[in-house]
Order: sequence, then C-alpha cells, then structure tokens
Amino acid sequence: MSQCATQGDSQPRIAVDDRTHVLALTGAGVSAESGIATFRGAKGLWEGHRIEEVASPEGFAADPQLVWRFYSARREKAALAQPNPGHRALAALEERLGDRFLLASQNVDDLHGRAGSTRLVELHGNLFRTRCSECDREPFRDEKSYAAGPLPQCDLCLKQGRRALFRPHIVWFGEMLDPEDLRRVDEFLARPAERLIFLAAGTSGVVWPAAGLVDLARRRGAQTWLVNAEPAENSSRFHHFILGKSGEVLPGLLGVE
Ligand code: BV8
Repeated sequence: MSQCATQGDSQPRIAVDDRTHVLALTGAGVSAESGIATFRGAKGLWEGHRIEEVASPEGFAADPQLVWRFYSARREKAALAQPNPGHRALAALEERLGDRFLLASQNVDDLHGRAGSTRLVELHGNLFRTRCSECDREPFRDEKSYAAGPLPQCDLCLKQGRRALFRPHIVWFGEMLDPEDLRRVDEFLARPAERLIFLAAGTSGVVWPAAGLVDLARRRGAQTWLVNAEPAENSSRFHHFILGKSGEVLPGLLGVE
C-alpha cells in the first residue's frame, strides 16, 4: 500500500476518464466536517450507552423510548447540518460519470442526498425515514422528533386491532442489510469496466459487511483508495491511503475542485 500524500503535500489525483468506473463508499468521517459526530469518535458511546446497544433490535425492544431519543437527537442534528465539500465532490463526480459512478454510504444523515447525489445506496438506512416494527408497510419520510411524549404507533396495525410501534428505518447491528442494496453494489462491480476505482472515505473499516467491500472490489480488479483522518482497521487492504480530511482532500483528488 502506498501511503500517499498527507495533508499539505502535493495533492495526488485519481485520473478519471471515459473508461473509468468509480464505486465510492463513505462513512461517518465524511460528515464530521458538517458537525455530525462520528461513531468511534465518541468512543462508540451515546449518553453512556454503547452505540451497538441503542442501535440494535434488542435495544429497541428493551427501551424504545431511549432508542427514539437517540434517533430523534440525531434527526434534529442532521436536519441542521449542511453538506460539506466532501459530499459535494462526490455529487460532482456523479455528475461527470453518470452511470459509471455509484456511491454506497454507511451514513444515515441524508447529507449525500442533500448534496445532490442520486446514484446512492444508503446501506444502513436513513434517519429521516420511519417504518412499522411489525407490518411491511412502506417506510415513509418522517422529520418528527419522538424524544418525549408517547411513542409513535402504526395506524394501519391499529386498524387491524394490533398495537405496533413505529421504528427508525435504519439497519441496526445484528440486522441484515437490504439484499436489494447489496445486489446494486454487486451488479455495479460486476459490470465490465476498462478501469475500476474503489474509493472509501471517512470510515474506520470496522463495520461489516461494508468493511469487506474493498476486497470485493479488488477481486474485480479495482484500484483501491482510502481517504481517512487516521489509519483504518482495513487500511492495508487499499493500494493507496491518503491521510487527511475528506472535505479537504476529495475535491482535488477527484479533480472537481
Ligand atoms: C449484518 C446504523 C448479518 C445505525 C450502522 C463480521 C465480523 C465482525 C462483526 C460482524 C461481521 N458481520 C456482522 C457483524 C456484526 C456487525 C459489525 O460489523 N459489528 C462491528 C461493530 C464489529 N455488523 C452487523 O450487525 C451488520 N449486519 O452483518 O447482519 C449478521 C448479523 C450478526 C452477526 C453476523 C452477521 C449491520 C451493520 C450496520 C449497523 N448499523 N448504522 C446508526 O447509524 O444509528 S453502523 C454505523 O457504523 C454507522 O452506519 C457508521 O457509519 C458505521 C461504520 O462506522 P464508520 O462510518 O466507519 O464511522 P466510525 O466513527 O467508525 O469511523 C469514522 C472514521 O472517519 C474514523 O476512522 C475517523 O478517523 C475518520 N474521520 C473523522 N473525521 C474525518 C474522518 N475521515 C476523513 N475526513 C474527516 N473529516
């Protein structure tokens, strides 16, 4: 693995031409410059609870009020945040590459969508969507806070005489990712490409199966890049590692400054 330029050195650039396909993967670090706390930055704790505790079906079953407090606080924070140059650089690259670009994000804060990304797979869901914890009604857009007061109930279930809580449309620890999302990523990587780039940014490489995407991409012959503020758990799996902040590195690296 080449440890590319760190901050301040001459800015490396990923050559992107009309033969190039790019799969990007982002994590919480890409939203850090928008003021959104990362997971491991808070030592994986929230109000003294381990993230895996509040972001799990067991946590929701044990204390749905606590979990709705956790997600309502993040909903409010994300709603006030603005996309940063890292989000915008990825949206600009999509603009340039069209269907030769796909962004798989672990982030649930909606900032990629608000930056203009449309070829986007939200692997872990979205803070601003709510669904029923029991029935298979479609998840719906929801910006409300449920930090206090009665917990939201599914009205469709109620009509059927059942009481069922609404839950955040988020993939919790211990839950499977949406197979359709994984198929979209798989399909993109399987397409014939003269040149395939895998670019990960702002992720500690701790959470699976997202952490394994770099290996999938390498098996497809991808040239792999990581942009991160510190070495990640899976840094050694990347051909190139750029130590830096995604909002500062991505515009120059992708030639969209
Ligand atoms: C599943 C929604 C089947 C919640 C999230 C294999 C091995 C080991 C464990 C497992 C495995 N397979 C499954 C597991 C269990 C588990 C897992 O991976 N656990 C980890 C903790 C070991 N995975 C699952 O449960 C997944 N489900 O596989 O189902 C199964 C189930 C059980 C057992 C086997 C199989 C579901 C995972 C999805 C969980 N949901 N999010 C919510 O958001 O509320 S994950 C959560 O972590 C977020 O989505 C977050 O994005 C994600 C990953 O973290 P990062 O994004 O990387 O964030 P982090 O803070 O860690 O790192 C940020 C990085 O950015 C840092 O390195 C920092 O230095 C850097 N940075 C900071 N600022 C900047 C920056 N970089 C650049 N610029 C900056 N400015």
